[in-house]
Amino acid sequence: MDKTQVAEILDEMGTLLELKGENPFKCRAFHNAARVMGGVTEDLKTIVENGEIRKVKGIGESIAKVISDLVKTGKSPDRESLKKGFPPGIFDMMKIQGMGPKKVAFLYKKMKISSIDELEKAAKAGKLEKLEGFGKKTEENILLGIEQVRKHSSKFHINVAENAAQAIFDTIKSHKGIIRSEIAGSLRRRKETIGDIDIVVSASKKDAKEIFKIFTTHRSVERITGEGETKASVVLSAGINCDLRVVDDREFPFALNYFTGSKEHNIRVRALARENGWTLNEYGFAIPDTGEKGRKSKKIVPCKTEADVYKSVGLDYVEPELREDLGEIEAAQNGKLPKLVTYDDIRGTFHCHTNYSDGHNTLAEMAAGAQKLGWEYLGIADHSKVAAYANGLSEDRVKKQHKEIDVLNAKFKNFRLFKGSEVDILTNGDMDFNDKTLALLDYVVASVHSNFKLNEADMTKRILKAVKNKYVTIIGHLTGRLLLERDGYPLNQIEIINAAADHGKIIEINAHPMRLDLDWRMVKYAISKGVMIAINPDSHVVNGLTDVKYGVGIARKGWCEKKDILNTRTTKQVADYFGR
Ligand code: DGT
Ligand code: CA
Ligand code: CA
Ligand code: ZN
Repeated sequence: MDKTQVAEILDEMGTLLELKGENPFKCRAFHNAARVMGGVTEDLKTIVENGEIRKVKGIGESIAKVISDLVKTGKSPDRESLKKGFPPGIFDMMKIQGMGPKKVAFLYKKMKISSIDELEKAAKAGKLEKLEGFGKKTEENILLGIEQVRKHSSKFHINVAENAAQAIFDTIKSHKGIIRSEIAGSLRRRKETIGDIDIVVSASKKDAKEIFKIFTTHRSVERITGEGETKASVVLSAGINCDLRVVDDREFPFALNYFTGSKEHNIRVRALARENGWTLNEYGFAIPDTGEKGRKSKKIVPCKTEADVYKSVGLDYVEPELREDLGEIEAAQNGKLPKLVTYDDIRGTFHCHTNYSDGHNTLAEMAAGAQKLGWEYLGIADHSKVAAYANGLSEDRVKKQHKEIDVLNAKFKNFRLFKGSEVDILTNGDMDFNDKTLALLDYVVASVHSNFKLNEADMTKRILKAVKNKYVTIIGHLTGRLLLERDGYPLNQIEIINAAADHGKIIEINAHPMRLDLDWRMVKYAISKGVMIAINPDSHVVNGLTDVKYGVGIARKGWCEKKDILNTRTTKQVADYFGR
């Protein structure tokens, strides 16, 4: 079990303890430990094996035991017994906005409510508003929250899906009978959220049975939901479904293409095949043979790769991220597909937090993490003073941070920390720092973190004012959405993107898997207007820096080339860009 999974479980245990009504100190210790995991830079397994887990700051005796159990066996008896005390529906209830452990525990004890359905019934019957600390408004919000959860409940964040997929995929892939293998579906297309995982492999018939067995008995499988000749389906412990298809190697390019989707893209490709008089399905092209009378034989069009499949219907190879039937077919017919930016093009990133505000790691640790990824620079953008909840920096602390950055920069060879700040856009559109402080910074990420309830006109006006502020460099997480949790605030995105183009402002793709904001559909519009895009992990721990890869996926879905992305520029080019 890796750091991310351990962190998730520690967080869950902290919440279970809260539900149980344990003392807040103990609960917080678990939540803190979860965050500490994100900041651990060495291999967790090695730390546990060397008996050094207690030496990690913030890890006490009992949590150390949980961590070593998890790392060694994948299970923790403490967690199991803690979970036993609650019906599973309790956790679903906590997904509802505004329903924290306290409220959930209260309703469970007082009203025996232990699922979303029961909660909905009680709210509709007006039973909650009479309870202490609830009221009519809370009841309405709970019903709205239930609607949101239902709307999103069948999807997963991309990092959850990817981690779950990778573990089982790596195991299958290493089987000697596998000829070719790929993760397909929405995960290959790098969609912002994922329904289920689709794996396609090719192998000879005689190996298929054993490959299915390895799949269905993998340690991450919770339940088997289907087993057939060519397909098996399971539910993984992360709660997500996973389908495996084993095909003949001749069929592999067709199966991979079909199961990568999207459905809309497939339909277009199939229509092109039909124009040639062929049929196309997940097993291959077929040409109905009309040559000999009465006999209905079929001829196969051989294809070795997906590129061959596209070529056969007159298309250039279409990268998976583009397969959404949003213009890629026409572009592929006319040699007009973009040459997409890749992760290897990235030289650094711009929106990271340190322990100056609500991040977990120091400036030096974040810099070391970036260097380890092979980057040339890292932009630090801690919160501004109004963000008290996140320990936002006062003007004096900004200056203090700059001194520390200067000392570090003097020591680095071929690496530089940029001095940025994530400055709140106040309700009236003003920035949270005065001009004197803003002028000290290399760049400013301007973001909305408060008063989400403005109407569309007011919210648009608020952000437009920030776009026009001469000190603002980058607009952060434009819509404020939290994927699968809350929609963005009402906003005229087109108007803001147009203004960003007019004023030469950068818009960020916030690469945190909860956000992926700007949405890729809007990214495509933004670059068509000539807006520069920055891919920012919004990372609060060293490990979060690698979230940039999800942002690259979104940039690719938005048709971005290397030139559209600030992160592909050299240190000098970035410094010049900021200095304009
Ligand atoms: P998801 O799982 O909801 O995030 O999205 P996908 O795209 O992975 O969808 P999924 O898992 O239902 O199916 C995988 C691919 O299989 C899908 O992208 C396209 C293909 N596919 C599934 N059903 C159909 C269909 O009825 N017609 C066509 N042409 N393709 C289909
Ligand atoms: Ca899928
Ligand atoms: Ca599927
Ligand atoms: Zn932010």
